[in-house]
Amino acid sequence: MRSALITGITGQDGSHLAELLISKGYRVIGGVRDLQKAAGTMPSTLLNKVELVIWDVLDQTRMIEVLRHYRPEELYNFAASSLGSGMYEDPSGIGEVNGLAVARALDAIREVDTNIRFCQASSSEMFGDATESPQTEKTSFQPRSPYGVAKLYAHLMVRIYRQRYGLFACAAILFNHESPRRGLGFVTRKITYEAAKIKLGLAKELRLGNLDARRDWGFAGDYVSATWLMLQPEQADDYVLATGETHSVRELCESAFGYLGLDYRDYVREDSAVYRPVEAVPLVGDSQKARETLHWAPEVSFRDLVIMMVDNDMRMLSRKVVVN
Ligand code: GDR
Repeated sequence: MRSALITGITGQDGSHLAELLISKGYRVIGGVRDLQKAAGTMPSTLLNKVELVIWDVLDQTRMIEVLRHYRPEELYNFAASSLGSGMYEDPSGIGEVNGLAVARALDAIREVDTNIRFCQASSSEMFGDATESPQTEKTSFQPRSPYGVAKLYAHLMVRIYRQRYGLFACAAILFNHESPRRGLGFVTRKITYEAAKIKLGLAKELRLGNLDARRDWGFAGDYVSATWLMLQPEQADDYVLATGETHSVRELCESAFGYLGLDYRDYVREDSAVYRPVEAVPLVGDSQKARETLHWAPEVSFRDLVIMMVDNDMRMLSRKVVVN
């Protein structure tokens, strides 16, 4: 039986990947910081199928112990501090978790078993003030937040461990990827959740930042499939994972509210408190390399993604209304 360790298994990407690997017959081990908390946040259907183990990104001795005990063939690192609006908060904490911890994990692999294949969740935030659009694996990195800098440190360490120590270590440069499991702090879920609340009479308005901000939004399930594909070939490499399309926050509102038969202009207000400056060069990925080498392509369209999220929020909130 093949085995994989996923850090950040309680999060959106970790849980989608765990489901995928279980469907492929893997033994899945989830590295978590707090077993009880993890058990409380994971979908119950998944909880019975994975083994959870304490994996503290700040404790290298523990990482080595866990790798020695489980000897996974694949290690996916989705553990990260990630909150759009929090990209500037706690720079040293972000540096530890999103940056240094990755060097520790790579070093633990080097010490325990260099055959363990590693995939790091890198981020389009590393492009920051991008110099060109769309961005590819060759575009230069200009991060503009502590989050982007920490992710870039990790990204470059993956490359170093691949080149210097011959590890099978890859980085997926992930553009925004969403799903019904997205946290409410991110703009996609904030919109689908609040639109559903408004439809059900549970809220009256939605305050957002810049409606003209644009992102390359894909479906998280499609992106974790690509991370699995990345660990299967003979050669390790880095890949941009993106749809190649951008949409504005305004289009997102139009789509979500429109699907519910509402006009977003009647409910959405711009609020300078959550305003972030728009990038001069749009963040949009060119995933030609992944498409050609891994034969990967995103399957869920922007519209279908929005509908999937709105439907989920409507179902969830309707149950609450009935209970109350
Ligand atoms: P992002 O995601 O910062 O791109 O990071 P987020 O959903 O927070 O923002 C997307 C865009 O929407 C604009 N925006 C708002 N954002 C939020 N959160 N709340 C609002 O009210 C709002 N109004 C407008 C933002 O300014 C931005 O332009 C995500 C995270 O998953 C990171 O961890 C990951 O690395 C990157 O995507 C790729």
